[in-house]
Amino acid sequence: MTNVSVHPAWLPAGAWRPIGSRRVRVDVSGTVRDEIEAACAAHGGELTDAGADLTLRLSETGHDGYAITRAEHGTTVTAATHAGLLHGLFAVVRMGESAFTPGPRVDSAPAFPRRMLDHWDNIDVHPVMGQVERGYAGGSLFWSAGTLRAADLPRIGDYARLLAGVGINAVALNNVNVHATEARLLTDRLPEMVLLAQVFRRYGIRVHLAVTFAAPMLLGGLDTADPLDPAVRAWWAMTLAGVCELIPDFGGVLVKADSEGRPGPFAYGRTHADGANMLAEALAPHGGTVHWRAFVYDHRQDWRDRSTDRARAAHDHFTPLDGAFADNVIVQVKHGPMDFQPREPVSPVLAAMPRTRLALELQATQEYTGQQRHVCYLAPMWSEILAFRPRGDDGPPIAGTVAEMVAVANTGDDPFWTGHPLAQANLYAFGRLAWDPTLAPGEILDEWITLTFEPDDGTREALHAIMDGSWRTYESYTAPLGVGFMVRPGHHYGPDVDGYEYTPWGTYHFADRDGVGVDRTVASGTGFAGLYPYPWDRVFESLTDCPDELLLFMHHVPYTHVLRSGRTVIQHIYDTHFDGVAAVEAMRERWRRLRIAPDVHARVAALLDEQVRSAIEWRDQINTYFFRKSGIGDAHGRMIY
Ligand code: GCW
Repeated sequence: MTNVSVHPAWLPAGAWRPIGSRRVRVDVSGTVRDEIEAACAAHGGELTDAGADLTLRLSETGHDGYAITRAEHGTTVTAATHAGLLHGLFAVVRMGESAFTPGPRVDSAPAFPRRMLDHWDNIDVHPVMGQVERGYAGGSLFWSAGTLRAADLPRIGDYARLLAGVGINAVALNNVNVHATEARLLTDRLPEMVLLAQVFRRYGIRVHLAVTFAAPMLLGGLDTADPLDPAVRAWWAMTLAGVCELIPDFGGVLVKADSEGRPGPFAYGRTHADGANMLAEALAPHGGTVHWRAFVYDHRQDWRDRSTDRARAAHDHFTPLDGAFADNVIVQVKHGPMDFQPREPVSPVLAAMPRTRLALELQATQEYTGQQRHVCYLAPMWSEILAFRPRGDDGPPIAGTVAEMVAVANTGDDPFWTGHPLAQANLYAFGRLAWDPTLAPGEILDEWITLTFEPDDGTREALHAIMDGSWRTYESYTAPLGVGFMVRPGHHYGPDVDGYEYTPWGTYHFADRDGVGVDRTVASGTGFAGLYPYPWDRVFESLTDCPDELLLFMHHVPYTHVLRSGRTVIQHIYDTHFDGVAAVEAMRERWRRLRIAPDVHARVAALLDEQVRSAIEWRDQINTYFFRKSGIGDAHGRMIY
C-alpha cells in the first residue's frame, strides 16, 4: 500500500475551498480544529477569534447531531459533542458555498445512534479467502500478510476521515469468521487494536472486535466454552476488562456463532441468548455492546429434504428468544432471509422481535452483486428495504423498526479504496442512509458525484445514467424473479445455474422441465410466507398478488405462468436478459465518451469491458438453460444457444 497513488474520494481538497478561504472561529481543540487549520492553510483563509464567517462551537443541541444557522453576519455550527461538531463540519463541506448564504436553520440528528461498518479482514492471508473475506478491493487496510500495517497508519487515518465524513461512527475491524491468529486480537495481539483504536478515535469512531465463541478454550486453556460455566464467564469478564482498560472507548464484540461451522452455544445445549448475555454481562461495566448475528442456518442440509428451508432458519432460531437478550445486546439481522442476494424479500425477523434491539445488516462489499467488477449502485435496494412496511401502510417502516444499521465494508488497500472507483458510492450511500434513511438514492448519488468529481453538467448526467439504475440492470441479467443463487460456487462470481442445486447449502431453485421456483407458501410449501405479519403474509402467499420480482422466491410456477406484468415467466427471463446486456453496453458507451481523470477513466473502462463480457455470459447461460429445460422458444426469435 505504501507508495501507491491514492485516488481521493469524497472530501477532496477542492471541496474545502468555501470554508478554507474564509475567517473561521473554532472554540474547540482536536480534530475539528486540525481540519479547519489544514483547510485554511490550503485555501488562504484564517482562524480568528472575532468577526468570523464561520463559527464552530459546542452547545446543547438536544441530540447527538448538529445545527447550522446561516445568517447575514455569518454561519454557525453547534453540536453537543466533538463528534457532532465534526459531522456538522462535514455537512458544511457538502453544502459548499450555499452554507454561506443566509437560509433556514439546519437541524440534523442521526436516525440511528450507531452507524457501523463490519470489516471481514484477516490478519493472515487465509488459504481460501485471502486477506479479506469477500473483499474486492485488494488487501486489508489494516494488516498485510500477518502484520499490522504500522507504516500505513496515516492512510488508515485518511480512511477514518472518509468514514466520519459520511457519519459512520463504529467499525468492527476483523472477519466474523475468526481464525486462530485473529482470535488473539483479544489477548497478546491486543496492542494492534490499541493502535488502530487511536487512529479511529480521532474521528469519533469506536472500534469493535469480532471474537470466536471458543476463545476460552483456544486462548484461555479451559476445556469448555459453555456460556453458563462460571469459569468461562470469569474468563470473558477478565479478558474483556483487559481490552477495555487499554481501549476505554472499546465498542464491544461481534459474534457469528453456530453458523457455517463457527462454534457457538448449541454445542452445550444453550441458546443464543445464553451466549450473547454472557458477553453482555462482561461488557456492561465498560459500556460495551454485543453484536450477535442472526445468520444461523444448517449448512449441511440434504438437498433431497424438502422440509428444511434455509429462509426460515433465522426466524425459527431467534424469534422464540425475543425479550430474552440483555439491554446491551444487538441482534444483527441480514436484510434478507437468505444471504445478500441481488433480490430478496425483507427478512421477516426484522418485524418479529419487538422486544429486542435489532441491527439491519447490509452488504456493501458486492459479493453477490458483481464483486466490484460490475457497476451496481446499491442505495436503491437499501432504500426499498428501509421503506418497507411489514405491517402494511399503517405500520412503521423497517427504518423505524431497527435500532441500528451495519454494512459489510467494501474497502481495501486498492488505490481507489473500493477497487471499482464507482463502488465508492455504495460506501458513501450507506453512511448517508444510516444518518437519514429517508434520503433519496438519486440525491445521495448526486452529492457523491459532486464531491468526488466536481463535474460539469454533462458528466453529472452521464454518471447518473450509468449508475442510478445499475442495481436493477444487474438484477435483470442474473438470477430471475428473486430466485437467487445461480452463481458459481465458492467464489460466487459469474453464472452457474445448477452450481448450488445439489449441494448442502440450502440454496435451490428447483427448475425442471415444467417450471421453476421455491414453494414457500403455507398452503403447499415451506410455510415461509406465513412468517410475515398481515398483509404481507397474504400478499406473498398469493400467486396473483406476489410482486413479480419475488415470484420465484415464494412460488414454484410453470414457465407459462403469466406475471403481473402480463408476460410469461419464460418470456420475462429472455427479455430481461437481452435488455440487461443492452443496458450494460449502453453504460460502457456513455463512459467511453466521458472526460474524467485518466486513471479513473481507464480503470472503469476496463471494468466495464469485463461487465459486458460477464453480462453476456449470464444472458447466454440463463437463457440457454431455461430454453433447454422448457423447450419454449423466444417470442422474438433472438439467438439462444
Ligand atoms: O454470504 C456468506 C459469505 C461468507 C460469509 C457469510 C457471513 C463471513 O459467502 O463468506 O462469511 O456470508 O455473512 O457470515
